[in-house]
Amino acid sequence: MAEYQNLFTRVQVRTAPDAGIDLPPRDMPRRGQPQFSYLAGRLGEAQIGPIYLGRTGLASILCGFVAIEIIGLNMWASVGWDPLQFVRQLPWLALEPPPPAYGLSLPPLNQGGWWLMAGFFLTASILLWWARMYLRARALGMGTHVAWAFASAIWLYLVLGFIRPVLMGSWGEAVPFGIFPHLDWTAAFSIRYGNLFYNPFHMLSIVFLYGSTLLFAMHGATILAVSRFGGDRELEQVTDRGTASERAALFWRWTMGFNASMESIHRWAWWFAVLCPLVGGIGILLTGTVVDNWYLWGIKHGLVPTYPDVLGPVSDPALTGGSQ
Ligand code: 07D
Ligand code: 07D
Repeated sequence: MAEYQNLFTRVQVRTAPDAGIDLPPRDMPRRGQPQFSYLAGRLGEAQIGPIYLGRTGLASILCGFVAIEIIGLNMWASVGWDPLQFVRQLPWLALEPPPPAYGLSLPPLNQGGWWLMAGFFLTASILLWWARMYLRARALGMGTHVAWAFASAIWLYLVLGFIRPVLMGSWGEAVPFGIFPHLDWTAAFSIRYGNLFYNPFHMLSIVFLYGSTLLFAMHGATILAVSRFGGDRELEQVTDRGTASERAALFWRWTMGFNASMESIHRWAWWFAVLCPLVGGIGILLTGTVVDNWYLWGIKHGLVPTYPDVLGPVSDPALTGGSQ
């Protein structure tokens, strides 16, 4: 007997490629001959292309290319143009922002000027990609929810690399480009401002980060679990509630007393995802501008735990001349 299993797509439909609806007259044409891919069909839709590039898409890719080029060439120069070392050391290489002494002025190219230029093109690229998402959604008569969710991530990115450095009066406050260097920056930032764990907006951001994965797992699992009753046709289940959504709702009402509806679960997911970088950006914006040390702030507001003094005073090993 065939077993019903749906963790990966098993049935793939092959038909005439679908070009989609007609575009408004001022839009550019779509590009590429549509093709079918078996592997793509296992993971999602089997049809690949045509793609809509458009003006904003093209401009975004060009700006992104310039940014990556500036970052990559600077990294390559930093290992004396040795291609092997470039590949070997890539995760550790960096393009750093200007030193604090330059404030918000224009620094020489090799003193952070390249960083400023790369940041400009990367930001232009990201903003143009946002415009592309917004415009494509409008062209399809859709809501613009995806664009606004992306805007929330862009908010955190702008706070980290632009808004907060401007408020602090120095580009040197911003994040460097580089895989491990940006992690070093993150750790150093937390230490410099007295441990980010005591920043309530960091806490909230973590709530929404963890909450997003939990909601995503619960929703994905629930829909797969009722797809044998047509549950994966979610919109039909919203407008004409069938046994799939009844069972899904009952499952959660039985197991935790409350259930989201077929429609509201997507609002839950959207808000959790959007709130993660949104509140995170608020937390970063307050750091150094309003609060200089989150640990001391935590002591002041009764957040930092106090421990009973059971072991007596501890002497600082740094002051005792080493371990004796
Ligand atoms: C899975 C969607 C696909 C996206 C991917 C990322 C680049 C960068 C550039 C070599 C979930 C593509 C990567 C385009 C290449 C150069 C110069 C999204 C998915 C696969 N981080 N971060 C990573 C960025 C910040 C932190 C990885 C970007 C803050 C920690 C990747 C930004 C802070 C850890 C990356 C940004 C921070 C990472 C995987 C921008 C605080 C990790 C990302 C523009 C929020 C993890 C080695 C991922 C890691 C990681 C990219 C900002 C902290 C390189 C583009 C400054 C603690 N970050 N990050 O999968 O493994 O995201 O690092 O703001 O542990 Mg980061
Ligand atoms: C970065 C938004 C920008 C991304 C954009 C996309 C491209 C193109 C291209 C694939 C992620 C750009 C796209 C360029 C890609 C292709 C082709 C979103 C970004 C626009 N923290 N921490 C957070 C935890 C500690 C620190 C948030 C946990 C320590 C700093 C998150 C722990 C120290 C910052 C979070 C922990 C520290 C954060 C990020 C645990 C380090 C931030 C949310 C368990 C020692 C950021 C308020 C997010 C923030 C942030 C989680 C620990 C430092 C919830 C779980 C104590 C400096 N931390 N953290 O969505 O908002 O990021 O803080 O220890 O800036 Mg943290």
